[in-house]
Amino acid sequence: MKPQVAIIMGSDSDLEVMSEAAKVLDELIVPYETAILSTHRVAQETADFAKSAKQKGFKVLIAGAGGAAALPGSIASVTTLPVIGVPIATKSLEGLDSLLSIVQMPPGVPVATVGINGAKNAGLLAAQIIATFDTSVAKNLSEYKFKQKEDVLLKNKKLHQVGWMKYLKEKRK
Ligand code: RP5
Repeated sequence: MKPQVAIIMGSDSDLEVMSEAAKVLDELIVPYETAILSTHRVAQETADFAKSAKQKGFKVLIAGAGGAAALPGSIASVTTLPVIGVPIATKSLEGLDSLLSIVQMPPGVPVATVGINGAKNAGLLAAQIIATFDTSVAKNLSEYKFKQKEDVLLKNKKLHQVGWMKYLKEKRK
C-alpha cells in the first residue's frame, strides 16, 4: 500500500522518539514512510521532499526536530498538507527550545504541535486525519480508543478491589 503519512526527523538522534509515531501507525494499520531530512543541513532535499509529498500521495506529514527546530515550519511553508510537529527533548533546554521553535508559527503557516517527545500523539493525530476519509482506519481507531477505555476501567476496578497499597506494590514489581 502507498504510504499515506511521512514521518520526517531532523537527525537519526530523533529516531528513538519518532519511532513511537511509527509504532502507533503500525498498530492502526496506516502505511507510512520514514525519512531523515534537515532544514539546516540538507535544505534543498528537504524542500524537494515537502514540495512533492502531496503529488506522491501523502496525506499527512509528521516532522520531529530538536533545538532550533525549523524542520516542521519549513515543510509547512511549501505544502498544503497538514503538518504535525514533534518537539524533541534536548540536553541543554529539555525541549522547551524545540517546542517554542515549532509552536510559534506565523499566521498563515500552521503546524499542529504536540507535546515534547509527543510522537505517539502525532501518530494518533495523523491516523485521525486519515480516518476522516478511510473507514478501515476509522474502525481501527475506534477499537484502539475502546481498548484504552477498557484498560483504565479495569485498573480502576482493581484499585478498588485490592486498595492502593497492594496496587502500588504490584505495580513496582
Ligand atoms: C536537530 O538537531 C535534530 O532534529 C536533532 O534533534 C538535533 C541534533 O541533531 P544531531 O546533532 O544529533 O544530528 O536538527
